[in-house]
Amino acid sequence: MFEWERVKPAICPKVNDPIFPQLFINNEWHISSKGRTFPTVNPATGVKICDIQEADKADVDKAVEAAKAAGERSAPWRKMDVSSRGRLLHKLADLIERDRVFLATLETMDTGKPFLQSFFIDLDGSIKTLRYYAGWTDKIHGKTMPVDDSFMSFTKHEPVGVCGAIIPWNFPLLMFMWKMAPALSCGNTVIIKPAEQTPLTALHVGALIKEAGFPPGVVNILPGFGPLAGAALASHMDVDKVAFTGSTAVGQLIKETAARSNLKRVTLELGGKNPCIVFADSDLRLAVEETQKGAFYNQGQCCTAASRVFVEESVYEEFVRLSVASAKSLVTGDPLDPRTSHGPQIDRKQFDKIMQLIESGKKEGALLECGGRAVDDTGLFIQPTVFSGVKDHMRIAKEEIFGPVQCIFSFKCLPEVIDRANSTKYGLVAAVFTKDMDRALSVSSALEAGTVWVNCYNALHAQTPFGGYKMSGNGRELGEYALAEYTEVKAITIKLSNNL
Ligand code: TXE
Repeated sequence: MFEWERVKPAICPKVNDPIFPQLFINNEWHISSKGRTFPTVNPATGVKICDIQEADKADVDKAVEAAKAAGERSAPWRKMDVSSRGRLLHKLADLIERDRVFLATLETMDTGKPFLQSFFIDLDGSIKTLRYYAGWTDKIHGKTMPVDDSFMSFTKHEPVGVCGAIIPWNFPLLMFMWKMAPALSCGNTVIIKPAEQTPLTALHVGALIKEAGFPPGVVNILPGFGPLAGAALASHMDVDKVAFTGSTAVGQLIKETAARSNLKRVTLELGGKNPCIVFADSDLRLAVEETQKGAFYNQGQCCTAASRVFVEESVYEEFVRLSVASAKSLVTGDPLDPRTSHGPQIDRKQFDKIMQLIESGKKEGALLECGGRAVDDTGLFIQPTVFSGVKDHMRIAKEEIFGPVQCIFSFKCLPEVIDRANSTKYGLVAAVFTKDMDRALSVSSALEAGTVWVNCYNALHAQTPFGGYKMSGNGRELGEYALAEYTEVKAITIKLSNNL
């Protein structure tokens, strides 16, 4: 029996939704051109949930053709007025709200993240992102420029065209919405490739897209593997833009592929080695709570993970003591149980990478304060782990761990800690904890990161741009800034003959 059949009666007895295991192209379900499937597995149990059709290059070609046709000048999607486009996005948000329990359950089964986090964070963020961009459809306008001589110039913002989106497994539904919502708001068509580990919620949204009434081909969903389906999207001559969230290595590959094919636009949201700076004057309990949330949220599988916590010397010992107590209070267990706050890692590859980095931390002389081991011999659960005495040269201080490992460093003075915080190839997010707002603002300016949180962590909002400096990526998602990534600017200049 598939996993879903076992869980359904217990979790949502009134929901009879089927699971959609096929490719979604042109508002229809398709089997893959090669007839291949792959299993999607519950990382908490190791049990297969179901088999999914695997998209190949030929399926990518089919989806691109559909998306291109749906975006043509005379097609219903391009002719639809902007208010109706906004209403469709709101309608999709309504349907996701209707199916919220079901989608949160699917997300938890496919990723292993605790159910309450799926329900309150991933689903909430997805719905809010859709509604935020639904509100933009009739506000994406250009400017009129004063120009020399007898001319008038103005700009129009037009859709880029066919937008590919390659999604990771850590926030499958939320990352889908971060890319699809602004793309559709600007009038583009979209092809989504969910991560191979977590295709289920994206496919359910395919059914909702059809139910909401989006014209065929506007959104297409192709579950499959990166080197095949993902690479085919990145290299396709008729894909005009690719938005990617994932590893830095694959991000580099995508940019290279895009350049070699048709110079498609690329936005990248990649890794991070994010510094938090805790000053002695901060509310220490708040700092402990927020930095731990940052380190352990989603089992540490976040590009925003608070992976380097620098604590001022005079409060260092107290901070470590409180952090260890807090880490030990996390409840590991069945992610579908609402009492659980800590689930499994996504798969064996990630699990092994994390365990190796933990071993390297021990070998290189960091002090293992708690955790550091698998919860049992067979599963993918890793104990929340705290290292103190971490030094900047250690691997755990430099590499993205992407697991439940908090690394605590001590610092003596301000210039020193800024230099150390910035000495990384990444620049995604950073945080500062202090009651002195003057200092908070100067530190925020000095930090090389796309986001700086002051006395908080992981405070993400649909209205606020998100993206990285340096090798953490290119471009911005969310907020008004994301609209620029999904529009072409057309300048229209008119010669005025009547010079009154
Ligand atoms: O990432 P990949 P993986 C980091 C994190 C993690 C590491 C490896 O450090 O430990 O990356 O994870 C698709 N062309 N992040 O191996 O491979 C793939 O199918 C086109 C950070 O899972 O980058 C999936 O859909 N696409 C991160 C997506 O890329 C390709 C989230 C991400 O997978 C491809 C995830 C190719 N050649 C991992 N190869 C974040 N920034 O939040 C793979 N893909």
